[in-house]
Amino acid sequence: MSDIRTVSVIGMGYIGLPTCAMFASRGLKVVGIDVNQHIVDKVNRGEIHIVEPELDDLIRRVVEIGALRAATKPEPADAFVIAVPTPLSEDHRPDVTYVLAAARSIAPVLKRGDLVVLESTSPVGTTREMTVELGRLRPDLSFPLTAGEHADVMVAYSPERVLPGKVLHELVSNDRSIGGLSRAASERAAALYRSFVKGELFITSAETAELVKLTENAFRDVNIGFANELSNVCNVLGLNVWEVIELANRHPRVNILQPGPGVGGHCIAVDPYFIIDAAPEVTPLMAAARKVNSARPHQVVADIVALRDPTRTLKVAALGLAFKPNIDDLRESPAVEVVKLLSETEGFDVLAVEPHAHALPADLEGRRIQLTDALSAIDQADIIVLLVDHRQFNLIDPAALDGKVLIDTRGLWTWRRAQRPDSRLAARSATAHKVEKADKPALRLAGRAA
Ligand code: SAJ
Repeated sequence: MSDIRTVSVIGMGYIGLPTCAMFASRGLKVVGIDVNQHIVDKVNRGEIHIVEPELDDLIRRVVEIGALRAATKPEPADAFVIAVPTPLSEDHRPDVTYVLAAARSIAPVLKRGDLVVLESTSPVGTTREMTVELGRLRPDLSFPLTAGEHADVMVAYSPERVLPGKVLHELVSNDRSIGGLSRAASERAAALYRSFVKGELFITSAETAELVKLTENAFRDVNIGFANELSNVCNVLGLNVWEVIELANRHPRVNILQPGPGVGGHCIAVDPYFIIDAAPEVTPLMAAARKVNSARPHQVVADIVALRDPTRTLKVAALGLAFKPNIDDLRESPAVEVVKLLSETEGFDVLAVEPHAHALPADLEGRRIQLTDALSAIDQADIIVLLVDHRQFNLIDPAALDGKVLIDTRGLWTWRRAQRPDSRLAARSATAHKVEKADKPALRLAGRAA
């Protein structure tokens, strides 16, 4: 049982806000800190500014019972959890400015016995760098880098590893690495997370925990890169990549991921660079995967451009803008990049569809792009490019696609739906093709022998 009664979470974004909710729902007094007044006001009204299943109910509940409130400036607490962004600079170098700014903001309110946990995905060495900064600002307090186990303030690194869309479940059930700058710091941080984590907690060094987090996402990036490269191979050989993967995955030790229009989000497309930046000479594989995945949106646009009609402007329905299905997050989305590149290309008008957005994101505003609903976009379009396999798109009647040219970058209609016994959609590769009324399922997995 931890003696921590009050927790302050710095940064109320996609990770910080659900983390506030978890601590608050387990009897801790939580103050969420954010520099954005709009977010603070919303949270104080019991509302949320992101789309995440079940989070709205939980936030409303913990705010109502007074377990969570929000503020713009840090206040004294027993523990501080830093969950601010760590973006990439233009030249793919990690930017820890927000982490250091968060550390500077809590420094004045720190006191003896406090715990500081960094959760943000960070380059190896950031926890130490942050602690040096805390020590510089508070020479009256001792920190583990100099005082070890006897430090006044304990510091640890414990990365989140939750999947957007399943955050509340994964916060509880996932295992967690905890890298304290001292054993005492690790144990105190473990006691804090024990308040809601049902998974196992593994104590290690801060540097190992930092690299573990980066490794998880770099591993996934390399594996998606493999699937995307395989998709390129299948296009050259005229084979159906979805079928090749599905059959290869029937091998007991093969588990290939799914190709798509690219890798988005603020994690998988970003974190490998944190490792590459630290050891560029020895990371050709990670760098190659980044290159393969970053080229995907350009390839999708090239497939569309190949369909150009010199006599008229073609309408393209781009289905989905989010970086993955069933969420509203457009950050680093390959779908947004496809739409942006296409809007810069002569010969096409773009009808963008995103069921989770009421307006176009800022970087798509002022371009030749119209945001509309799926059925109206499909109805008007000459070409349909499916960029995100949102649940809503799976419900569209295939008859709506008749006569349209379809580029299905996710294999939703041309593979997954085509596998259904009652489907009238033909299984196809990811390349452009016209959907014919008489399209009959040509390729379907035969199933098991009786
Ligand atoms: N993607 C594919 N093919 C696939 C799987 C994903 O193209 O087979 C694409 C998605 O469409 C998306 C991108 O990759 O554009 C990333 O999606 P994701 O679902 O793989 O991961 P994220 O970014 O939502 O969350 C990841 C998770 N990391 C791992 O699975 C190793 C999550 O557990 C982390 O907590 C999160 O990054 C994070 O915050 O770091």
